[in-house]
Amino acid sequence: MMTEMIANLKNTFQEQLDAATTSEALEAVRVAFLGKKGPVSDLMKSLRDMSVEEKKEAGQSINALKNYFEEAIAQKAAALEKAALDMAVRSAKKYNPSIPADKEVGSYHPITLIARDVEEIFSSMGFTVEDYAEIVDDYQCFESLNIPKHHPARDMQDTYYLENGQLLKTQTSAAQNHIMKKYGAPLRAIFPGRCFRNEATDACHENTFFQMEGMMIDKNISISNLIYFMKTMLSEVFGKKINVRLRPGFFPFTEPGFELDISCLICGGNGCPSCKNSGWLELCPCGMIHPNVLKEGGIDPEEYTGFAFGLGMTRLAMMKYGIKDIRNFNSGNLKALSQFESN
Ligand code: FA5
Repeated sequence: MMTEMIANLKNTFQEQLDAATTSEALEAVRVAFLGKKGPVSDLMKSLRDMSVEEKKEAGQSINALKNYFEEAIAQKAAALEKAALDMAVRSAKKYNPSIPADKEVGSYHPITLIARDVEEIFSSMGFTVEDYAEIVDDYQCFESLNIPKHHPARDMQDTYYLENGQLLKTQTSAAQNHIMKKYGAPLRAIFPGRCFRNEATDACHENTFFQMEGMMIDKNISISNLIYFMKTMLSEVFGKKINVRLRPGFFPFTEPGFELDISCLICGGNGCPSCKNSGWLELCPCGMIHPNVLKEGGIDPEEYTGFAFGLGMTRLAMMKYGIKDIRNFNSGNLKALSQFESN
């Protein structure tokens, strides 16, 4: 009696299972056969009226039926899922890398453009372009630059230290020692890089900005060489004569050191937030490389002299492209950034 009932149930179940072609229909079959009001539940309830002997045999058959339903439903669910996935793949648009993009052409970031300009200018004057790490150690960023531990000059560059004792470089000067050791003298090199300082940001200060460092070391290099290269670079970048002023500046790694400011091109020198209302923008600190720094780089300061500069490249880009707020560079604002050349 029970055997016959189970065989019939299996037949009906199979018919309904075959007819279920969606996950919703399959769920309805599950509820119909395994739910509280379904046949499995009814059969379970019928055990109450059976003798112990009958109960044992019938219980096993009912459990086997329940497992049979559950397994069949799980298999069908997996099959439906696979079919849905196959359908989605078949109907999805095929990726074809040879089709040209329609509207979004993309564009270079203004920092990339200005870096290329400056690199081209200095390359044409015999400078090599060097690459350097963003994570450096204390020796590279400070000690090799004549800035021992606890030197007050460190306070000017609020530094992000990493847990392992390394730091995010605060200045491209961090590569000076490495490059001196790599090439020795004479050398001419520029090295662009991203710098990090824990700054309160405003229209002309960012916590992440770019500098372009340069060094020239040879016999008889003097301040007049420095001024010549700085002026040539600026007039090439801007395509016109630029007003500059040189003030004394202190850097432990230069002797003497200077601040080279350019007249603010955003306000024409009248004063605006981009130049902190001074009419001048501090753009390129520079100086003659300190003998201690040459010595630390393995170069004899009795034989060689050299100059170094640390151009504020993000600020240079502000001036060149008339960008009033430095925060636009890192904003990811495509409206602002996509205005630049796309070649
Ligand atoms: C330096 O970093 C020196 N290493 C530069 C140098 C190199 C001097 C070689 C002498 C010889 P300073 O901290 O002034 O100096 O930064 C250099 C330039 O980076 C600044 O003139 C400015 O244009 C830019 N700069 C500095 N801090 C920021 C900032 N928070 N946001 C944007 N630009 C900055």
